[in-house]
Amino acid sequence: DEQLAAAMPFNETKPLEYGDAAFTPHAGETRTPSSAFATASTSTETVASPKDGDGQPDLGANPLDGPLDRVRVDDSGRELTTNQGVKVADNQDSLKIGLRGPTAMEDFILREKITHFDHERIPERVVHARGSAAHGYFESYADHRAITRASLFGAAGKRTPVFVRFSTVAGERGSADTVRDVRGFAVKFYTDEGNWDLVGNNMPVFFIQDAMKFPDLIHSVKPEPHNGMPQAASAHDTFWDFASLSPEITHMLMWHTSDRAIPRSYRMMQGFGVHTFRLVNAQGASLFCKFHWTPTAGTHSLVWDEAARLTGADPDYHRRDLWEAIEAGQFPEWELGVQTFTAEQAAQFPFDILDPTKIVPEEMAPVQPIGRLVLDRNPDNFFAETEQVAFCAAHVVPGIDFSDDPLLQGRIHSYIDTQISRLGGANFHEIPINSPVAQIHNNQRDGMHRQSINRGRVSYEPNSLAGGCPFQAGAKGYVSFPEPVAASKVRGKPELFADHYSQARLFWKSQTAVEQNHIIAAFRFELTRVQTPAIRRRMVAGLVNVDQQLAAGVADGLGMAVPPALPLATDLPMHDYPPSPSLSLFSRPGTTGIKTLKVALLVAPGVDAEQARRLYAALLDGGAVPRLIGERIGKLPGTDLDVEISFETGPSVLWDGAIVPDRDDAYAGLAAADTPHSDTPGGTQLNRDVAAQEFLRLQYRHDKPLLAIGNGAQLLYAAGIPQDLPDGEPDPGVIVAERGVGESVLALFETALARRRVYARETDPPRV
Ligand code: HDE
Repeated sequence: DEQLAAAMPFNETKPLEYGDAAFTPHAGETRTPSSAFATASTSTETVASPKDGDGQPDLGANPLDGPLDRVRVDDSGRELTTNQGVKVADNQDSLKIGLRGPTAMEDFILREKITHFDHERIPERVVHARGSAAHGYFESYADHRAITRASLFGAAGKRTPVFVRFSTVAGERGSADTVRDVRGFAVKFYTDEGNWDLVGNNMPVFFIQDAMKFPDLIHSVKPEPHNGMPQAASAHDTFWDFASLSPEITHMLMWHTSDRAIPRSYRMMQGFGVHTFRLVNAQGASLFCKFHWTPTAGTHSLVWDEAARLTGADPDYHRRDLWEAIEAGQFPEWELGVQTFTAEQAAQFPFDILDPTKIVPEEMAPVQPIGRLVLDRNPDNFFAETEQVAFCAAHVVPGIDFSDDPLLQGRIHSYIDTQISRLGGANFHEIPINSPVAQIHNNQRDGMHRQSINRGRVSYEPNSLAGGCPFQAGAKGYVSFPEPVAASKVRGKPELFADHYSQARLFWKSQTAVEQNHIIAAFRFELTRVQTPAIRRRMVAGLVNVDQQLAAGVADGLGMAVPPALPLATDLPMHDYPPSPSLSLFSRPGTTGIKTLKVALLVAPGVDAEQARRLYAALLDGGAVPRLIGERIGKLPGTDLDVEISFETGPSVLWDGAIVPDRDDAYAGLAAADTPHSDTPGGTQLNRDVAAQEFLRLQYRHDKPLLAIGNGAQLLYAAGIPQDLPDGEPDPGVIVAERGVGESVLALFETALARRRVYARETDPPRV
């Protein structure tokens, strides 16, 4: 067991974060241990903050550790105090007049404690309330100064610290992770020229084309206002009412009903900047650009039945997954790519690049990799960091500029504005997680909860009394791209925005048959929940414009005839795009194989313990996360194995694959385990355990690989798992191995696990 424990993945930077070790300097710092905390008066001198110096971190060093260390608090070995630093003698009892008497008004200790508690909550984010975040770094692959002067891209190997928050959109702060929804993918780069927030999503298009519609969209998808239902779900009348009346939403709905909306992990989804942005170089030359994050773990999703069950089995499924991967030292990684194009190229595209419901197909502008993002440290405190982090689409640095996308333009306003009510004032940039590594010098003053103690009598510019400081940076500062604009002030949209269906069709055509089936099933689910038949009809009428087969599939699922197509909003012909294979989730299997995937070893009295142990060690060795799961935790009678998780607490949906090891014939009491469903002698006592059978059936139904060795196969038979696919071919993910073949079969299982799912198994309704 010690050997196994030693082989367990472990984040080696962890010891630096807690206890005494937290007082030792992080890489790149020179402060003496404990000085920053023990003697406040010396802290500014002795903490080598990257806010001083050249701001260039050593490769691998995270300069954010410095500024955040100032405010990290570690209570190890300390006495309890009030917020005024007064030591507290008794934290159990309030101050009373006599043991059975009234509480004294003067009990300032009780009053301070309760008052603070009363105000512990802040408003949740109006959208994206549910989220999880981590620290890490961005590393530029090369000197990209030819295309942008943004300093983070200025040299090969240059690292910039980041804080990244993933989120769902519609659900409240405590809602489940695995609901059908868009995922936020917000990256705060603490660059040496100021903070840049790339506040993106895991889908490259959006529901609407103009900021004016955002409150309507969100009001329609949020719980209905009269009864506050449903939580974190688009499957209700108001959302589909809005959708069916807003044909611009159609392309996004294709993504929303695809498996992109139920990712297996935050680590296994793409991210997109969505809007067209501008890159500007030092000479002032500009290219338009789209940002893409591509995970090294590949793009992988849940299946809907699994996602729905996960909301009960583990509402923190994605949060836990991210946290555990980082704790285990399996750092999630993405590559940043850009599609760049000139204004002249953009003018030739069959869509408008300012329309956020359109992608630039990769065939029209390839995605060029420019750097990588690694998340290697979990936050110390959820509230202080993940909850208080304030992303803002307006936070850009020199070299990154906006386009006139009317959705983006509205976002430039919204994010700062919302923080003022969420974080309680205009000084939220001073909250440590938000404050830049670059220094702040300006004449903004005062406001609620001001932290900086600005010195001197001057808080205006121009001034002579402070020698003109702080002074304008001129060309070194942020210079907006001088795009010439001459036009009339109007409310309206360019004509090309009205092509609502060409790219929805492109998406549909680019999906595999499996993905298309899932889209149809998702529309069926969502619209079956809708109570108003007219909304269903209108929605399907819109889908007719995307594809006949899609509309027919959805109509069939709803027990209705295909209605006539919704009229088009423009006389422009639809553009006929060739399919774009990169739009399929299957086009990115990833390079991390079985690493971090969870494998359940089903054990019971009578299991071949030695075999279970060897399988466990081999999986661990390959970077997977094996666990022994059985009816009850604790020692397995007749073995020295400890069952780690029970079927009750670790249900099937939590595992990427399952193994039933062989039995140990020498174990007394096996006869009772023989299955009534088979003529051959049975496996372990698991055969009679309905929970174990249910476990395997769900693994099967969710397309996950199964390995059964020797008599372990009896459990498979008892559960009624077919070994052939619906088309009669053998199922590559149901591996039944003869007794005695040894663990060589594990390689077969690992291959199937690395491929994740056997979608070819699926039938609707399911066979098992
Ligand atoms: Fe947001 N959005 N959004 N959004 N958004 C917010 O800001 C808003 C849009 C996105 O992890 C809010 O701090 C408007 C597109 C993410 O903290 C708010 C419009 C994209 C996050 C806001 C949009 C996003 C937010 C709520 C249309 C993808 C979570 C709390 C004009 C490119 C960031 C907050 C985090 C959060 C407004 C559209 C992504 C209210 C008005 C398009 C990832 O300011």
